[in-house]
Amino acid sequence: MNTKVIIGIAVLVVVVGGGYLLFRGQKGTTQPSNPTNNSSQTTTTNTQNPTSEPGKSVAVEEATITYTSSGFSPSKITVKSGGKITWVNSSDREVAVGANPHPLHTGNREVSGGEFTLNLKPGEQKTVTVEKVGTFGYHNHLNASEDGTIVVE
Ligand SMILES: [Cu+2]
Repeated sequence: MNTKVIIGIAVLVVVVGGGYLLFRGQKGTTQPSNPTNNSSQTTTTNTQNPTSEPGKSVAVEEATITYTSSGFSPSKITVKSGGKITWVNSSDREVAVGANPHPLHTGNREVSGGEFTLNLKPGEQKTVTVEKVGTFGYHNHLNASEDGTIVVE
């Protein structure tokens, strides 16, 4: 009888103890898998950034193009259809924004507020709305070598 009881207790200890070790073992296996998940999330985030880069610039609702003595900046912008472009003359001379091609300006005159040229004296600014979708060039009609591109999406 005593021997059977001792064997029974020994079996219980082995089963319970083994089960505890097994449980700890599983926990130990679960913990390293969390950093693996985190690193895969980081990888996903890194993948998303290069994905947005081939699209170059993201279309915005409102953009500002500043004219200085060195020309228009940024030289290329992307805005949403129905978005607004604010022209700012930060130079010390007048600028006349015209749609390409120079000198006829037969392109998208939305960029110049529907006018042949959008004229800004030093320090002035004007906002126009663009709706036609496409890629449109513009230039300074007073110095046509100064130009830029507006992409409307
Ligand atoms: Cu022109």
